[in-house]
Amino acid sequence: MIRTAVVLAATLLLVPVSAKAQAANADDVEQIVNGGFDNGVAPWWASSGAITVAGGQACVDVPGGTVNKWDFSIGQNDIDLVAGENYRYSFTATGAGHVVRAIVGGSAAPYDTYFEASPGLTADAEPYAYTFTSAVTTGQAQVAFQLGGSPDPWTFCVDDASLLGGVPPEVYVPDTGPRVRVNQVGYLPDGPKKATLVTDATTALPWQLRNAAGKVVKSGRSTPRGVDVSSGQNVHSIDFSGYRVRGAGYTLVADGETSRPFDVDTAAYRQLRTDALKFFYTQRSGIEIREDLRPGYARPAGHVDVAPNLGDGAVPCQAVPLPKPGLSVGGACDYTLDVTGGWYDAGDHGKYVVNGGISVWQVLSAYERFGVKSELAIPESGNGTPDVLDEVRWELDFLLKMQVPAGHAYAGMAHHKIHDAAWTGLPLLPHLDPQQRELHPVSTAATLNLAATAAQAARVYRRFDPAFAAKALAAARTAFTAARANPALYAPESDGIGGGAYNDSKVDDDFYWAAAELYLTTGERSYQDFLLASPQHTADVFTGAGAFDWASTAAAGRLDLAVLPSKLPGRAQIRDSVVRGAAHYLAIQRDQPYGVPYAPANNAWDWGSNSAVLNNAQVLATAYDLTGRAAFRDAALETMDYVLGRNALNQSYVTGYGEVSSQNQHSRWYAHELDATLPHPPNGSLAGGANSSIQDPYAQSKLTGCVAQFCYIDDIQSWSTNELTINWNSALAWMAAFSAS
Ligand code: 9MR
Repeated sequence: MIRTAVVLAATLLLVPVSAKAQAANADDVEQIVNGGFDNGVAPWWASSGAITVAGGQACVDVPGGTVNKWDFSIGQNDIDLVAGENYRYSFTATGAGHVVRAIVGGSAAPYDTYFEASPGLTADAEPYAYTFTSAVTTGQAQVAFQLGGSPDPWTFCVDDASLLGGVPPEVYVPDTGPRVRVNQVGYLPDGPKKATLVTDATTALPWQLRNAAGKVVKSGRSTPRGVDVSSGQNVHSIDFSGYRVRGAGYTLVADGETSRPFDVDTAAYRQLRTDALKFFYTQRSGIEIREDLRPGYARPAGHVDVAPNLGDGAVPCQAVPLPKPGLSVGGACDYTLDVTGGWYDAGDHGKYVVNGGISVWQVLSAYERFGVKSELAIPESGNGTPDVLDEVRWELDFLLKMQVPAGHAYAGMAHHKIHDAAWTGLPLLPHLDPQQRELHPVSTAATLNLAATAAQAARVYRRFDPAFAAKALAAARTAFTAARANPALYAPESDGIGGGAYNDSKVDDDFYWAAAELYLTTGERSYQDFLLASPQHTADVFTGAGAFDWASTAAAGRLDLAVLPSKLPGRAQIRDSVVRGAAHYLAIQRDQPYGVPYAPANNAWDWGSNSAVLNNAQVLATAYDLTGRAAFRDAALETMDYVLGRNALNQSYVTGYGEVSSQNQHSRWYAHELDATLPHPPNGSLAGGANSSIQDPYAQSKLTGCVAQFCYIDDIQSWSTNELTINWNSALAWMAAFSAS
């Protein structure tokens, strides 16, 4: 859909003349030399082989059998860019069925990308055009067409390549459909039912609820709410909670607009609970994904030491010491580890202990809270252990493998992460990743994540696999002791090449969480003493815009201490603290016309905001458990409305749920947008969501100046707004389980 739009826009915008002739107005300045190939080939270059000019266009023979897009390119260097200036990057290209990665970026290491687009080419010469704002000033940029990654050789032709500076910015306007915003999946029959109307009107307007036959079944008047900060829109809210009749195909009509259809029912939430949990099987590393279990998603096992993978069977430590000694333990170790298995973190092939930790905790917490028995169609199904526990076990076994074995330096500590030595391109199936895999230094945060989740596992798995429970508890104890002996080994922000940094230099929260889990599992005095002495124990841990995430884990400990049975002194105060935290998020939600319990400082929505929203809902739901107060239950349920369509973009962030939903999340293997033979993400995959900082060039090219909720785009290139990640789906799974229950 997006590609069609681009081609269309290009057709309207472009007059196909040679680049040098394109000075449309006095300010426009062409940056590419010889873009029309009227003067031979110079100064264009190709990775190898000759560029031939025939019929006024340039062609190259692209070799087959390369892995990354950048393994074969043609381009031109010494391009000038000025920060803040708008450029139109356009060209005509041919290459039936192939996707070209057209970039403007740095021409030397670290080869930053300033803009990229990935159009699918056809057998005919077609024009493509994109407008972006440069974030940098440089005289050393390049334009390049990256053409690698095809198993077979092919021919690429290009003409009329132009990079025109000084053009007016292109204003991207998302298609947000009808102005009545609802939960497109559905409302629970006995749950809250709220909607948001975008309108210029400042006084109450009539609304009507219609059933599938178009009959008005309820009506009322809207409540004007003024300008909503999170969207910049003037809005009203609508409340039809009093309507409880089950059915499908309802619509809400107001101000001459008809909402997208929705159900009043519970069934979709049961399905969502299952799908959100099924997500994890297709993220598995080290095992083939079976077609019979996931039709359309089969793939060979990734990183099992079968070429071109270098495998995760014997992974060495990072060869190069980290640039900032003192921050962490740099450099090589004297062993390799078998770290096969686990879940791939996100759209990359990295596996990170801190993010694995919070994800495991949240899914196991859903099991401890709801006893989730969903059938997940995984290889272990039917073995007598609940599927959800078998799924989490896949990650737990990996986490345990990340612990430094006895007899080595830092024994008992956990390596922070394992991933590729360099970033790979998209698409790239896990089994085709040729990069060297590396263990990154141990860290206190990772070690405490291991201690917390292994202690929790010891409790949860005891009934089903006592030997595993005992092994996990021993690992948790060892990890906790090792972390106390090495309390300040921090993963640095600079360690972000080939994988995410997951830098974390605040670990008192992780100490608290780990001690809480160890105490809840063992009841032992030493952990109790540690807990009670922790400054986190009496701190208000629910002050963050999001209550918890991979970096801030104190709330995980607090919620478990509040909910799970123990003899800990002062449990009433612990419970009170959770209820006060929930009251804080409830007050925020009541203030938000879109019903979202999230209002970060300066309206700066964070990376993965959807998970922050859902994690806050988990606090609300837990307060409902503790108090039985309907206001908390309703607030938690209402949060789902935002994620499923009641938002400024009028779309659901969960693939396959709602009439319009995210489907192009950033992923190397669900890369349908780049390669039509690959699937979209499976139903039940949550996109990260609005991110005010829009760190990726694609989002920057479309969304610069966006207001919070609008800082999102469903494009595979937008890794900062549209990735999928295990810790985001764990939040979705928890809240889907709550809604279904
Ligand atoms: O979710 C992470 C977010 O909180 C951080 O701000 C961001 C930058 O460090 O990284 C996010 O995590 C990504 C990780 O680094 C690599 N795998 C994909 C993750 C989701 O985008």
